[in-house]
Amino acid sequence: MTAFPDIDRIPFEGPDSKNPLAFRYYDADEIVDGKAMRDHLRFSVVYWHTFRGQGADPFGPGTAVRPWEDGTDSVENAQQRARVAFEFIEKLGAPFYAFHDRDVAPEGASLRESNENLDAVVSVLKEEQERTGIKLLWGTANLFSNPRYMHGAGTSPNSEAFAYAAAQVKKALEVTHELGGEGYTFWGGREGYQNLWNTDMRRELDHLAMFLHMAVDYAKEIGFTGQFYIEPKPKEPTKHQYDSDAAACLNFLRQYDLMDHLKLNLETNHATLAGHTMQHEIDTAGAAGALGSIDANTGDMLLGWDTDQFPTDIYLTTQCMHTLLKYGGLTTGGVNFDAKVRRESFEPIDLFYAHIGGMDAFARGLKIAADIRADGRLEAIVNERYANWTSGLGAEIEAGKHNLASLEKIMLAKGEATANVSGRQEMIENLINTYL
Ligand code: XLS
Ligand code: NI
Ligand code: NI
Repeated sequence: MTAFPDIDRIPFEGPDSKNPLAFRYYDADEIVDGKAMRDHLRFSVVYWHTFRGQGADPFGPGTAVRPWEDGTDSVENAQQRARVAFEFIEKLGAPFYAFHDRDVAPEGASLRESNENLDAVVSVLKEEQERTGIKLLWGTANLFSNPRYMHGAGTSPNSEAFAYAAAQVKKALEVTHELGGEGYTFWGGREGYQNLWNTDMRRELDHLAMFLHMAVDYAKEIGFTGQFYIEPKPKEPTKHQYDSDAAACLNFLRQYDLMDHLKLNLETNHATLAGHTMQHEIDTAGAAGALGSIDANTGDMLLGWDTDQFPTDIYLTTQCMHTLLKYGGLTTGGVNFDAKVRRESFEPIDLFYAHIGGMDAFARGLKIAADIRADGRLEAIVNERYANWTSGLGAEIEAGKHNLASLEKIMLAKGEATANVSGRQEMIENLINTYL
């Protein structure tokens, strides 16, 4: 049984190809900057959007046509869907996937039943991973959809909701470990507040930190050595999420002694909702030594919510890859397409077009970023801009040899600072365009 009978493995055909079911830039084996594109990009398909997304919106139900679905929420249907998912990922040629516990298996009437359902589907996932060689980039638990989490999970005022969430994370860690997952992600879900009048913020933050420490401890106990990630997002579903952007997450991790255990999983649309660029978020994480993984998507500047579109903007992917390369590239993480096809793109083949476009956009961004770095003109401009920090007074300050009084003495003697030089923003923007 095949779900995509008319589609073969997506080939690489090069930039001149007119075939919409071929890669024009993503050639997994091609070496860029000393490493195969496959290993630079570590593409990953998300289970929730690609295999569970139905295209529902607040104004109408799902539109997606998915012939492999039997219309039930049974374990059998979930197992069948898992096989379809691997057929898709294999034909696409992505090396990784990611899931939430409740994406892959139906929630049961009790925690025990939910765990059993999950095990029944995980055994199919395991079989399919072994058959195809596709690996789990990260697992996670859905701690936001069920009504028990209406006030949050790790930050819920209901201690039993916290306990249930802890049990869910325990199980999700176990299956992630069983599947050889390379990471485990915490996206805050409803970890935030709608109204501060009814919220004990300090208590909620303390609880969230305890929750994460419990996960770190349990991972150690079962021998799970994958990387933990925390995923910033400023709003949706709550008005104010505690993990609102990279800087807020880093501050939280530092305050609660979690920096050694979690890195950041950055998502483009979350960055823009936070009023930042993705490049800013990647640089913020990189500078803190906490660059983990990216959820590659894009928002729409004219819409104020998390539209989770597939990334196709070469300028965006170039910015992402240039900043990633600056910090040594992705190691444990990947380019995870946390993105969904539009409600109007309801046919199965649209899933292929969407991923091919995203993969090609990132492959192109990678190649352009590598060209920029190899050429060296941009880096030379930046080095020149900071040159006065590499010798003389700047170098002395960096080495810690000065204080306010010694600097005052120098400036009193000089009377005025050396004249500034131009930032050359327009010239640099023109330069970047020459590589595109
Ligand atoms: C939601 C998040 C979510 C995480 C995984 O906006 O992006 O999909 O990536 O829980
Ligand atoms: Ni995400
Ligand atoms: Ni998102």
